[in-house]
Order: sequence, then C-alpha cells, then structure tokens
Amino acid sequence: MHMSEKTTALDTRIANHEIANEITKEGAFNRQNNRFTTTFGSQPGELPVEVGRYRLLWARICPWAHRAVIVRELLGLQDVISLGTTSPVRTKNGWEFSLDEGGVDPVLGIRYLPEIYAETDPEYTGRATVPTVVDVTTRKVVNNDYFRLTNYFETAFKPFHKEGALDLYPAELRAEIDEFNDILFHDVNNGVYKAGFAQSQAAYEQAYDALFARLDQLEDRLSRSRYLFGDRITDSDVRFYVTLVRFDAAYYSVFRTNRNRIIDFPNIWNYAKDLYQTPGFGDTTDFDAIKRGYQLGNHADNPYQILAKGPDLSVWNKAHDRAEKFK
Ligand SMILES: N[C@@H](CCC(=O)N[C@@H](CS)C(=O)NCC(=O)O)C(=O)O
Repeated sequence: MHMSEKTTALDTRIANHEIANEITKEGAFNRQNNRFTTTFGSQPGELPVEVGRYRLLWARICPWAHRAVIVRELLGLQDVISLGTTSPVRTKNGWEFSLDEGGVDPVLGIRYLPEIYAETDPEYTGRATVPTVVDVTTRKVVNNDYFRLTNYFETAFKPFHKEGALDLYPAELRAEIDEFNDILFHDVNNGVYKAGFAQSQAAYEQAYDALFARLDQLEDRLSRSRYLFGDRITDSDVRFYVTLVRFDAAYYSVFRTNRNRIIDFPNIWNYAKDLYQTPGFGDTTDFDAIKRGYQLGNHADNPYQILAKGPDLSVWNKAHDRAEKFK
C-alpha cells in the first residue's frame, strides 16, 4: 500500500543517496561541485547587480540556504533580492513550492525547483539545490554557489546595503575569514553531512572525530571573544550559527553526531543563543522545518515518518552571558 511505496522511494534514495557519484570508494561523502558559479559584479561576464533582478530560492531546513537568507536580512537586502521558499521536506520531484498559493512560486510559476534548472540547462544532470539564484529577467539559474553567495551579498551588493549595515566581511579580515571558513566548512558545516552520509564505519568515525575536535577548539576560541572574530559579527558567525542551530534538533540523532549536544558546550551554547536572539538569526530560523526536513526527508531512514517530540527548543530564548562576559 501507500506505506510500502513510500518506503521503497525512500530506500532507493537512501541507497543511492541520489548522491551515488558523490560517494568515494572508501564510503565517504564528497559533495558535488556547484554548476552555476558566475560571479556578481560590474566586470564583463559578471552578473550585474541590480535591484529586483534576482530571486533567491531557499528551503528553511537547509543550512547553506539559511546563511544567505540571514546575510540578506542583516544587510537589509530584502527589497533588492526577492525570496522564494520551498517546503522543508523535499519530494521525489525535488524541492516543491507547496507553501505558495496554487503550489507554484508566484514569480517564476514553477512547482518544483528542478524545472528552472531544466529550463536553464536541459543537459544538467546534478541535483537541483538550494540556495539557487534566478535572474527573473531571463528566467535562468545564474548562481547556486552556496559557498560564496554570502560574500557576493557582502561585497558586490554593497551599494544596496541598508544604512548602518554591519560589515560582515571587512577587507582587512577577508584572508583570515576565508581561511577560517574553509576549515569550518570541512570539519563542521559539511562535517555533519560527512558523518551523516558516510557509507562506512571508518568514514563516519573520521568525520565525527574531526567535527568534535574542531568544536572543542571553537569552544576554547569563544571563551576569549564574544564572536569568532572579536566583538563584531562576521560572515563566519553566520556560517557557524546555521550548523549550531540544527545540531541538537537534527544532526545529533539523524547524523549520529552524538558525542555531546551543543547545549553542553558552555561558550558555544551561550554564543549560539546570543546569535539566535539577534535580529536576522532567530527570526529566520524555523525549528519545525528543520526537524521535519531532516527527520522526515531523505536524510533519515524513517519509514513510519515519526517526528521526534524533543528536544526542548524554548531554551534558545533563555538569557545568555555573552554581553556581560565581554563588556
Ligand atoms: N549546492 C550544494 C550545496 C547545497 C545543498 O546541498 N543543498 C541541499 C539542501 S541543504 C539541496 O538542495 N539538496 C537537493 C538534493 O540533494 O537533491 C551541493 O550541491 O551540494
């Protein structure tokens, strides 16, 4: 019946992960490259930066997309780049615009994200992923470079930042931030996925060990400053936050990253609450979508589609000690 059909589709997706070509012979997850990577800017061949020209498509579950949405908020780019939101649980046809009236994105008129990838490049065989940036004047996917997207918002879109916007990517710190972000990506942001998608015990344990060794180091770093780079929020904080906010509700169980929870690290936990309570962070975080996306989507082997009741998420609104500690 319905149940077994669902299980079969899910099993196939888990078995192949639809990332079959992203698994090494040692059983480790090796993420696909981004297909649409043209840079934003004013040089020939770059994507011209204009108000209202681009639409950012995201799913609230997704950390890679969430960071672009947080930066869009922090910089006040809401009227410059429009936002389309898919439902948090990916369907077998890909990300679906079922939250919108009639089940289609109101600007692009598409029901599923892969439609716009197919329109842009009929030869494209990779996964249609969020975040995706579409040029609404040409209806083409122009960028899905989740790694650099926030940096474009921070630099190329600078003329459109709101007055008094934070400088999330200060010129004098860029080299350090880039170096830090790279390490953060491998051990933490993508580290949880490497643990969760591993298809061998050794690959899983390697990812787990690297992840917690790095978190121990970051716990120490955050005992010395309020944010990762001193007393100002930077791009790196956004990148760390999106993993932290998903950790206890999803990764801890679904990806087996269970040495300890984020609330067990005194400095990281207070830092995470500090960010959550900062406009742009908590107000773009949807725990229900995160739980559903990871637990009911293809990430988890969950044939009966049971959603875990916990953990208690009200703790994110509790007081933090960061302002007091670093005044
Ligand atoms: N574009 C990157 C990262 C973005 C990414 O993985 N996004 C996920 C959601 S968090 C997604 O859209 N996955 C779609 C799929 O696996 O079909 C990739 O291809 O690995």
